[in-house]
Amino acid sequence: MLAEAHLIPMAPAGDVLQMANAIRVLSMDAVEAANSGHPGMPMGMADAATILWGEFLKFDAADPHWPDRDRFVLSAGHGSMLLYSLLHLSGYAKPTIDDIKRFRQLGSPCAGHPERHELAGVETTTGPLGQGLATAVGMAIAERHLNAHFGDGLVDHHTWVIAGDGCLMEGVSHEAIGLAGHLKLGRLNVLWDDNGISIDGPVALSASDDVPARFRAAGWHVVTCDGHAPAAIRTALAEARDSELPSLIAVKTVIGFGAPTKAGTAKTHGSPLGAAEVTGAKAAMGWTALPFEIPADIAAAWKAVGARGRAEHIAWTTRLAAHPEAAEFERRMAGRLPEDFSLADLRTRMAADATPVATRKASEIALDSINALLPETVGGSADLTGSNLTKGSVLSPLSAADYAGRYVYFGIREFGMAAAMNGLALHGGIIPYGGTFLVFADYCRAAIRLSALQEQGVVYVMTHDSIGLGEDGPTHQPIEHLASLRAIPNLAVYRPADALETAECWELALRDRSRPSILALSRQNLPLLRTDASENLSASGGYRLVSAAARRQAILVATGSEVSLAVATARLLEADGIGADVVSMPCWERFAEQTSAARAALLPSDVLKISIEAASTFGWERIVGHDGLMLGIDSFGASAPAEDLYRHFGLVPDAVATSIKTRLGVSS
Ligand SMILES: Cc1ncc(C[n+]2csc(CCOP(=O)(O)OP(=O)(O)O)c2C)c(N)n1
Ligand SMILES: [Mg+2]
Repeated sequence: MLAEAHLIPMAPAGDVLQMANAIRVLSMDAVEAANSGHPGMPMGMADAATILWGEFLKFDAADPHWPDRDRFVLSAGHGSMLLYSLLHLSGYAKPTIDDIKRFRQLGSPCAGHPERHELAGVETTTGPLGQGLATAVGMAIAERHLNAHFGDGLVDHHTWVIAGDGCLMEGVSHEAIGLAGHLKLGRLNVLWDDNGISIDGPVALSASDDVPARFRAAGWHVVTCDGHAPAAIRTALAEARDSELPSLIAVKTVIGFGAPTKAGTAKTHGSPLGAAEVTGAKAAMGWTALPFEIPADIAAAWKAVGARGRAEHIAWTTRLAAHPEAAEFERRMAGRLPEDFSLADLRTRMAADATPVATRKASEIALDSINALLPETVGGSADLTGSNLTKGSVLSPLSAADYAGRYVYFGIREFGMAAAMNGLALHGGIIPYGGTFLVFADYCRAAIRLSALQEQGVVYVMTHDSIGLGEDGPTHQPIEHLASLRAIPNLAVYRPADALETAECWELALRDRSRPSILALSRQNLPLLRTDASENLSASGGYRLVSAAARRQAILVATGSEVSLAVATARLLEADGIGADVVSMPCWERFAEQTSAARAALLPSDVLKISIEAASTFGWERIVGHDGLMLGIDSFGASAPAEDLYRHFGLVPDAVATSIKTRLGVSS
């Protein structure tokens, strides 16, 4: 039963060179038609890709979602025509030849760079260099982890990556290969398009790294081959596949291979070759078909490639049907929570304990419930486990010695962690969460953006969410982070006010399987503000926590640690006869999704609204209006005990009450 992928018939039905030329021709034609795009990389890597897909990759073009397929990641996303050609030629339902003719045009699934939601078979959206590779590390972790649970019969595949010079120059590649080497992800194989060219010209203009030595130093197996010699490519890929270490295959190629005058130069990187060059290239190949036409014998050979894995797929389906955990496997891979999933008990417990607790600690308590209820969670932290409190008591480490573990020590690799979490989620079968300090969300930002763009329910646990962290000072105190994260589309940013809201926000984040969530959590203890846990009030994004007793003249809107400050301020105002509501607003995005009537009922236009958040006030005018009062911190923080900082920045009840009374024209 083991390693049946190796038994797939290997002999290519067609002529490798002509099959590769089909990729070259489609890529040239599509880029000419669009008058935009990147022909060089697909032309250079066509031979290696043909052998990879034709002889190694385990897949069935008829079912792009087959859970045990090999994952193929085009990290060098600018070479998107390589992937579109492979998908089309091998018989995926999409892209059609008409889609390819409309490469880069509005409405075509053949977007400029490969987008996961456009085409089945695009495993991850790529384009930001380096991230495809780092995402693939997460996919490879997912494969080993699920294999450890469900066994070789259900989970036994490889992850293949094509990365360019750019991917390997990007810093995130260092984090990714370090983690992969450490975890001995032998199922991960990276083909490096070693063409010595990037946009500005020769790579030698800017880099002289010994790339193979760098990978070896990170614990990888390295093999090299001539990227235009089929036998050498075949040998190299077989060696990589069989290695117990992750493998780099340095594929020495000529960018734009086949272009008569421009091959080997940066001119082929990102512009149409031009009619004369295309004609010359086709003539040299002996290619006489019209643009976008593939001769029948070559098309047939490619279709056979797409069907190569069918028998293995059918055998797998039979094994799944007989597997004792078939239903559980299917549930997890579909990303469905268990039908009876609920955190109602946890919420009730949280509401029953009035001991002040930091929301990061409440999150840890929540995680013990969550991790016991959901076997699909895989947690981790970028070396801040004891601060983020992400581990809890249920999970054991996921390591090279035990892939069944559910806690990843990601090391000080925030970006690599975030990208790997995307890979864990994209692979399927896993709900990833990972922690760092909120201030270092910036280090993860490019991957958070791709979580959101790819609609992946990754959960980011970001603690130490304000000046409330105290003495570590302004380098560690987030100021603009909440505002800048709220600016990312399809990302829910939660800042719970107490233990109960923390449980509520966790529940919402877990139910939201098609958008990522950020949980911004406090270092410092916070009082419990609500005792009725019957309804998840955070679900509406904002709700009235306290209603004015005296005639309402102010509505205080706060998040996280400042909600208790707002409650204390409201008490002072009421003592002076000024009625004040307090609104807790743990999630702007959810609030924005409420009806305008619901929003207006909470925040009517004829009452002064005051925002209180120990962070940049940027954007709060959306909530409190331009005539509202925004209390926050529009400078960097400072190094001092938290209480001193809150007073220094005027975020204490008496100072806030004074500001409000001044605005209302009431003398203190
Ligand atoms: C993070 C990031 N920075 C910059 C770019 C713009 N860009 C796209 S391709 C490229 C050069 C990549 O060189 P290489 O990987 O060697 O690709 P080749 O020219 O060999 O196709 C650059 C700078 C990008 N896509 N992503
Ligand atoms: Mg290059």
